[in-house]
Amino acid sequence: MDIRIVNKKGLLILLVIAMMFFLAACGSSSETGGEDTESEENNTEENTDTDSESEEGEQGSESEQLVIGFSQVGAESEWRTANTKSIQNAITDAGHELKFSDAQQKQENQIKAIRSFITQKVDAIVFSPVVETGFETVLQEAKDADIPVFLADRSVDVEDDSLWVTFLGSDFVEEGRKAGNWLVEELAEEEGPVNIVELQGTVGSAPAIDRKEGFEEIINQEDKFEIIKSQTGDFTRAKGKEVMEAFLKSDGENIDVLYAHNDDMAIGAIQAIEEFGLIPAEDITIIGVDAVKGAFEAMADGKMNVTIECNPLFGPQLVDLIEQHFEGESLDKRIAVEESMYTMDQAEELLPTREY
Ligand code: GZL
Repeated sequence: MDIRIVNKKGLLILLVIAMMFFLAACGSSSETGGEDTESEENNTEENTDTDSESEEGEQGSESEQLVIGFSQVGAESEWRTANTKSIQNAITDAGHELKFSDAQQKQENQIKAIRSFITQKVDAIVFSPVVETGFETVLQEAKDADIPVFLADRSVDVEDDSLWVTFLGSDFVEEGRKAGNWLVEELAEEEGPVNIVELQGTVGSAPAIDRKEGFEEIINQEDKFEIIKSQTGDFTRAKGKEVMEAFLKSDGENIDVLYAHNDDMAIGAIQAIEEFGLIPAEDITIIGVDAVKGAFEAMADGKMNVTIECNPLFGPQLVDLIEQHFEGESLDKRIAVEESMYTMDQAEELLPTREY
């Protein structure tokens, strides 16, 4: 056999074998690639599918699962801390995803947070506005993005009330009335004049505006009551102490009553009163709002007369309302939180039962 032919044939056979290996290798690599790709795609798809299944599955099982953005005022008081915890726990305990922002009592931070929630396409926004005005634009942006907003604790002053679904919070005007009525009854035998100094909450905030309104509605019915000084303590202990020091410096012996829009400012003021050399709850009657543990401790120590309850523990009620909304139920625009009032003589017994 001609070697050349053998060679040629041999070469041909080698070529054919090489081609077969090559094709086999290509086929398997494309499969691999394909497989990989496919599998990658599949994985991705699967993952996606899985994800989507799991998401669907999850979505199915978690179809109720919502991504909720929560823009909170700050951490300025015992009340706020308890309220934050109540809402955060209620959202996560219900299996929803929480995105949280603490605005440190700054409106611009709340506006930024709401815009960020919109960008992240959350399902719902929970919002406690630090002040009543200046949120119209960003709430319109949330509405345009079809994201429902639930007002928690404080309300907003906007023309279009379709910018929010419902407002769950205390009736601050009623809290002010309760404080005024307690004082009228407590000092019914006093001839007067009864000089009152007032520590207001954050300027422009719903609780500060409404607690002042409700208190004045009651005390203005009797000429003997007069608010001789009124200034914001921004709901904090430190600022409450600082402003009370100024009040004492200018009117010390002339002050009969302190009305503080929250217990934290009252507790700060108690320190100022003691440092000034007067006896809190005796020389100066002390009224607070919130009914936080610190107030019960001050009343049990005989240093505070009364606290009007403002209940922060409405997280579970709020999440129920959000879920009802997503189940298609229509909600009242205004839902008030139930609350009471507690005096010095009740403090010792009730202190161990207080949850915030
Ligand atoms: C009232 C809440 C107020 C509390 C303060 O619902 O907005 O803000 O009374 C808190 O303690 O700072």
